[in-house]
Amino acid sequence: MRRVVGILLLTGLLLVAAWPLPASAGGVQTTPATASQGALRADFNGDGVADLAIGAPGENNFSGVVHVLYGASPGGVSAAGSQVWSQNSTGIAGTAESSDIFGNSLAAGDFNGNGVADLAIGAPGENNFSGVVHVLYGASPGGVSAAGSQVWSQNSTGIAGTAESSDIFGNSLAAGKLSTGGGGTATQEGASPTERNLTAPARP
Ligand SMILES: [Ca+2]
Ligand SMILES: [Ca+2]
Ligand SMILES: [Ca+2]
Repeated sequence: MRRVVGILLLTGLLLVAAWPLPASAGGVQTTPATASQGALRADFNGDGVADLAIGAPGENNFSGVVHVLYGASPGGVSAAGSQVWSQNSTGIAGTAESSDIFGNSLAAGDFNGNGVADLAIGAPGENNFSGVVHVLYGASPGGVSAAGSQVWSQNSTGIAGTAESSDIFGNSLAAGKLSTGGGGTATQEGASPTERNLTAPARP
């Protein structure tokens, strides 16, 4: 189990902040600068300042948690109003169990187009490494909440495939402008499961 978890941690441990990075920050500019770009930042409370989501997928015997810390201008990220989320949080689907590795992957994007960033959280170890992805929505004011949160897997209606052991769905996530609405090409692709030849551990 440790080997599997180690691989997942190496490949999936992510910090999400101010994504996509502006060219001036040395990041790779993958989307053109547009008026909507601000909505794609990880500004979960819509105050115009980027916030920070931090995965701790090894918490509680690898059940995992995700912390959300909020930025401020001036001052930067602080603990004020910080949150911690898990599958045991009220309004979040599932139950925190060993090896869920909730928070192994993170992505931010404005998934409902209301101008406030939302947070996708991978739990690729769920159900003997079949995997699920949670989507939590941001709000202005207030930040990330469980209101309207979703959970997706290969067993979700309309999603191709069947959730099976070692699918590790949600091991990686990406978010971005998936449709231009004007016939242009998508700039980034969405989440996809990663199929690997891994032996999933037996759940304790
Ligand atoms: Ca903010
Ligand atoms: Ca679980
Ligand atoms: Ca949103």
